Amino acid sequence: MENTPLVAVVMGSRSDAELVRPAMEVLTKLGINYSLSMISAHRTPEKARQFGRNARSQKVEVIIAAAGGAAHLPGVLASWTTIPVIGVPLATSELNGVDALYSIAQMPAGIPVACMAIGTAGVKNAAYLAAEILGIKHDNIRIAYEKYRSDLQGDNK
Ligand code: RP5
Repeated sequence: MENTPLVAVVMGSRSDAELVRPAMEVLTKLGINYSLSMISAHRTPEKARQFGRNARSQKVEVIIAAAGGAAHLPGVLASWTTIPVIGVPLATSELNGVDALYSIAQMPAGIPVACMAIGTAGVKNAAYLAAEILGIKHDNIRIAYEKYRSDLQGDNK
């Protein structure tokens, strides 16, 4: 396992912590080191700016950003960096995550965010997609992820 966190997991609020946990469990299983931060695009915009601008110098290679409601966190981070940002819409509002899904998916041209599904599958897929991206460069991660995918086929026999 690399010592430097390759993935930065960012959540919009402390109240998101339990929903985000499955992503970190997947990253751990695949041997991917990560950091965890809490940043609100709306309540702590300066922190969001600094985080996005500094991510590359911190050796982060993928950002996973999870938020609910008017979920601007992934897009705001993407606006401050060219590191890939994977957005995860959380069902934390009265609109059950549809608001977050639209907020994350409907990015303007030029500032992409990879938008996952609402719910646990989306949270886990954020980590698996991060593994696919990192696997291009890191053989240990590619091998761990390929083993996971191979084991899935065994489960379906
Ligand atoms: C979003 O608003 C957060 O990501 C969270 O899902 C939701 C509610 O946040 P709190 O009001 O509980 O801090 O920004």
